[in-house]
Amino acid sequence: MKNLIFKINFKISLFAIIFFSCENSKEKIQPIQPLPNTYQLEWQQLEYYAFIHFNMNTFTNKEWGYGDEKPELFNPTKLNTRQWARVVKESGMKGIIITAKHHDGFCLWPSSYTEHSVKNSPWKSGEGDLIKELSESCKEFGLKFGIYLSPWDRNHQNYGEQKYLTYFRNQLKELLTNYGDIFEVWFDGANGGDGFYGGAYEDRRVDKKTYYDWTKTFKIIRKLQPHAVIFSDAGPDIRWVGNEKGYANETTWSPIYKDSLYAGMPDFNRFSSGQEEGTHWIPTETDVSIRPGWYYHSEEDNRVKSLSKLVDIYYNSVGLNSSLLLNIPVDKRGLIHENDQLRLKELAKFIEETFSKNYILDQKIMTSSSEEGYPKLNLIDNDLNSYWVSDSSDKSVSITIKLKSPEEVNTFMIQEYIPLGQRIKSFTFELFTAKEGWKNIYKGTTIGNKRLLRFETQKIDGLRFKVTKSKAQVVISNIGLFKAPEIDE
Ligand code: FUL
Repeated sequence: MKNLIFKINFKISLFAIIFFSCENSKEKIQPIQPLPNTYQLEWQQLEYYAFIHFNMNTFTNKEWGYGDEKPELFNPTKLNTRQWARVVKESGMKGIIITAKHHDGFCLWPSSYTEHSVKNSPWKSGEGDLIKELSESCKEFGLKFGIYLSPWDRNHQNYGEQKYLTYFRNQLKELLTNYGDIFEVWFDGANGGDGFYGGAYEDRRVDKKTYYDWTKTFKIIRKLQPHAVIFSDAGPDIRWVGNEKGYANETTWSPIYKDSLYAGMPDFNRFSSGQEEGTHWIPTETDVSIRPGWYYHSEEDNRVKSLSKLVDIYYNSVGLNSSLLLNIPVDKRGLIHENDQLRLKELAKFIEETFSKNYILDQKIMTSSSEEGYPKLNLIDNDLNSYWVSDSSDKSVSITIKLKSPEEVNTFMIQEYIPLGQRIKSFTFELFTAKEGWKNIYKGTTIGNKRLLRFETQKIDGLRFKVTKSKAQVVISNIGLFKAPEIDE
């Protein structure tokens, strides 16, 4: 009997706990579809990470190898992946994606499926495995590790046939099984054309829509690395921004009509802004090289992008609802060149100095309304998981800040709480000075994960962010006001 009473009591209290915790965590705010999944959200918070193009082309001084290069040519003399990881870490980047195999087919790991790899190179007398070394260095320095595996293979004899797809998937399995956690798998849209193809020396075109049967390949990734995000022109998790210059679109919707896309499509740019009514959540990634080429060419040693160019790229990628995948071409020695190191350091310092002091933190904030339970203080708690919500009846949503004393600033940051969907369609941004009153300085469209607005350095007394159109109640996780240092070049 005692036992029965205990059991009943236990069940009642369990029910009460579940009931009340569900009540508490019940989300009042209606999500706006489509929504990001957990892995897309984690990825979005990385913001800035490195691409490393280092492979056969480094030694042939090319951008695209033909596929007939001899493995003997691959011979870095001072290769040190710990140096790469250290430089990347000190640059404030969160991970590295490496070209495990580029279009010429040479593999940086001793794949069991081909002879065209490091195992037949003089590097470490054929005993080396660069993917292993780099994955370990990333781990040591607390960086995420990702792989680029070119779907186009100008070396492989069966490219264009079904047999090649088996080869490609086998290689992918090796990479996803033997090197720990992979955070991103990167598939290039460039494929098909002339090449060596096992000695055939011919032109091979494939139907980019059907040949690769991507669904089958994606299943392998989901199984072996369920946390990894998959990048290609068409997603499924992350999509190409549409150019290699480092600039996302002013209007960037993470939602997109997925079914209208395929990797390598010729008129991809038509879709690079995403679509307001898009059916799937596939945010953009902005890939660009720190030098003119993706690969190292000594003649480009003095053509490393300037600090102001890189800063512009940062604002136009991370600050336009995208992420920045900045490529570093590792040199022939197998090291990140001194010139690139210097520039990366300068950029890291710039970012650190800009965002270390948020001038909004102890200021008076006024919002046009607030939904109960989502107070305006959530805007400045620097917590991505808390957010302010405008009242559902509020049709002219605004956030106004009056500064206690004038501050010299030049950057405004605002973030939508994207787990509830991307909502803002357009906005205006105004500055207030006691002398000149309110001045509208910017009219924009989307916000998404993060929007950075740059304006001329000036002393201001206040600012106002107004939403002119939104899909639904406005949901903002953070705002910030900063002063970026002057760039002296
Ligand atoms: C392109 C490739 O063809 C380039 O060589 C480079 O790898 C770049 C990131 O993607 O499509």
